[in-house]
Amino acid sequence: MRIDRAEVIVTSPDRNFVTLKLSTDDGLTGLGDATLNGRELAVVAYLTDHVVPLLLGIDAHRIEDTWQFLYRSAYWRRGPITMAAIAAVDMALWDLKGKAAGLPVYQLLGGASRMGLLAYGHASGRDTDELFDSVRSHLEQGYRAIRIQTAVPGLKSIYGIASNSTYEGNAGVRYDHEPAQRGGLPNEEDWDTRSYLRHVPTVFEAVRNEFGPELPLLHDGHHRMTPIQAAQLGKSLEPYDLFWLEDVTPSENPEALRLVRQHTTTPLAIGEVFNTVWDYQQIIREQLVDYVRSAVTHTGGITHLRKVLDYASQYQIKSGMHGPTDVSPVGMAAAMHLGLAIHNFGIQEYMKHGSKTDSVFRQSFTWRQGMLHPGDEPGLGVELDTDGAGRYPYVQAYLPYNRLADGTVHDW
Ligand code: KDG
Ligand code: MG
Repeated sequence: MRIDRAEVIVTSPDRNFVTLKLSTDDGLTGLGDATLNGRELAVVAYLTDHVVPLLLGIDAHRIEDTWQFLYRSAYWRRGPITMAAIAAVDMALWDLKGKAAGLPVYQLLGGASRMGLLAYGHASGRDTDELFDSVRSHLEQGYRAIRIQTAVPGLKSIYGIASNSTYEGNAGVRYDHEPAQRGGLPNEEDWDTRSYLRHVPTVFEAVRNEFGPELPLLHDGHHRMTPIQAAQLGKSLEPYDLFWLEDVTPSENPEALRLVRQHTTTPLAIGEVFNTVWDYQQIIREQLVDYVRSAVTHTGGITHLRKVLDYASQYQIKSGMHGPTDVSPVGMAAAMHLGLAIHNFGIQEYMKHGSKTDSVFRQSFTWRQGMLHPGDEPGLGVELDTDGAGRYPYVQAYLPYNRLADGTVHDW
């Protein structure tokens, strides 16, 4: 099973996706996701110019060896671009191995450890009424765990809230499901931590009063607080029994979480911008979080993320793999296979893709009673309609950024 063709396919059905397609001399094809939101073309160049020439002729069965070769031979290690490119190769090789064996990838990873994957969706609203409607709509769609984000009085637009784009070509489009703005420069959002810290506990109190104590609730701080502010937030949310509080401080400094941990029992999650097991070393060893947020796509693929999760399992830390719309259907399928197989699965983030995306990527996963299952097709269970993909060319898109009231750039 030697690789005889490697294509990098960029398509933008509802948003941009970068997919690596590997073909073998015995007629199989495998897919890998290399989408890096807002910096997609950097990964395209890395793959096309530097990785594809290395793949032609290699034995597609040698997944670990190929991973080590791509990682170590580059000399310049880690980082989102390198690790997304390696992830795409790794996923495509697992897809090929599954097809060659006639087995879904989760079977190759040891088989199912559970019947399905508990998944959470994103409810949001500019005010309580809008938020409650959004929670109800998620419950109707079957979600059994829900992330809560709301607007903060005095701030025009912040992360995770339904909002309308003002850019030409995208005007009026809500982007609670999609922060990246197509066809324009980055949107400027505003931020004030004190207002946020005052407001968020009142929102969770209202949600608990309306929806009761059982529903697992999550919240994303999106890297905006100092350690002491994060500690205050964790403490003030304790009465509302969160499933997790995510990304409370900027991810570069693991030590910040020590202080947060000393002050609150609210469970913590981190890692959507991490790329390797080395980013997690201290955090896992010191048990500074409860959930690992990496996406398969941004953490070197199934091979590497499995190592992170196996390490985490020694410390009773569970998975909470990143699954926003910028993880493609291929990346989501990889997460589902991995999540089904590992013992320390926690929860899977799941935002539904748009209908154009679903028409370009044919998928075999199921969504029943709040649980995902990757299906039993050989490999990852996703096929790419290349003609369909060709109908949606790349559109430049940027993530927003934040400024404080005095104009200072803040973490977004
Ligand atoms: O590309 C950035 C998004 O994926 C990110 O902002 C989403 O924080 C996110 C989440 O938890 O889904
Ligand atoms: Mg997040």
